[in-house]
Amino acid sequence: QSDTNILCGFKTTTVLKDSAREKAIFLHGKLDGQEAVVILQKTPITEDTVAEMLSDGSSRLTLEMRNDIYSTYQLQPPAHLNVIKATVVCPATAKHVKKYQGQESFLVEETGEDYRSITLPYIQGQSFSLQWVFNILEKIAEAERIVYEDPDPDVGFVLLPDFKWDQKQNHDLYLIAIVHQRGLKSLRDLTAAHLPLLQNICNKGKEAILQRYGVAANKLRIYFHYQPSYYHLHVHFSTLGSEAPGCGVERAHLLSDVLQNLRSDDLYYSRRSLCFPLRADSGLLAKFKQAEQLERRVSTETPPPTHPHTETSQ
Ligand code: M7G
Repeated sequence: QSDTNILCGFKTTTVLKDSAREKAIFLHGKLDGQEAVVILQKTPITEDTVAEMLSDGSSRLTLEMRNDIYSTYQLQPPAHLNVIKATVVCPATAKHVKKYQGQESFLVEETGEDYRSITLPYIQGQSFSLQWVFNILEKIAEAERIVYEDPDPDVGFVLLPDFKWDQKQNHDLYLIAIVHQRGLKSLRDLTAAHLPLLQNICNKGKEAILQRYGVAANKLRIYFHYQPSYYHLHVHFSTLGSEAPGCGVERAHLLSDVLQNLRSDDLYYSRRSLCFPLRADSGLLAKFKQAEQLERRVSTETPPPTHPHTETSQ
């Protein structure tokens, strides 16, 4: 089926999330018999389109109300200025459906040991496919969107627009740098040995964004997600003003902090406790709860250690 009419075969089964603030709706349904997630989002209004939008005869204006000095209208802009970004995931797994569902989340504190005994086995069996990442690294998909590439197998990476960004305006700029090295899953795998890689992404990523978009390094939020959705190491570059999902304190780790932490302690990210939010229906949250219950049971079954003084006295 051609891309021009792919969405006419979409039948909605549920609305996963509906956000007036984001001006977006997240839908789950069937696309030609396959499970699909479709996200529809109104794109931001950019300054360069305003003059045309307001010019005589270009848009249709309908008065809604007028009161004293106040009035509201419905403005119907011409079709080319009235664009909705549609993101399609098809075939979507049950995990994709969950990812886009509006849900309560809970904070988990993961020790280095928890990572090895709970998180790692879970993500090894349960994470999203990385096919889209490999397609980018191998130029099978999105090759024409690459903004910068350092092809070095150790410190190299590909920088390209995140698919959440429509690239129409720089104030919500959002790119990702994907490392060429395979097998680095997340922050937890980083040691001082990766400092040259991280420093390279930091320097060359900033430079490429300045060259291409004219956005200076001091306007950029450069960070990792922990937990990420996709366990192939990548760095997010977004503008300070943008409210990219997941850029909040509980999930974002600034690249500059990561560099400093690794310089002062080689094993910082394998030893330290890291906090992150998990959604109520997350399988990983269930594993943490199980482990917590087990620990509580073990600690109530084991008699408390006898105090050395009570043993030796009398
Ligand atoms: P993450 O922290 O692993 O997951 O970041 P998150 O989606 O929970 O934040 C992965 C980033 O890659 C996100 O910012 C996604 O928007 C972006 N992304 C995901 N996919 C499937 C694609 C894709 O196919 N192409 C591009 N360019 N970006 C993607």
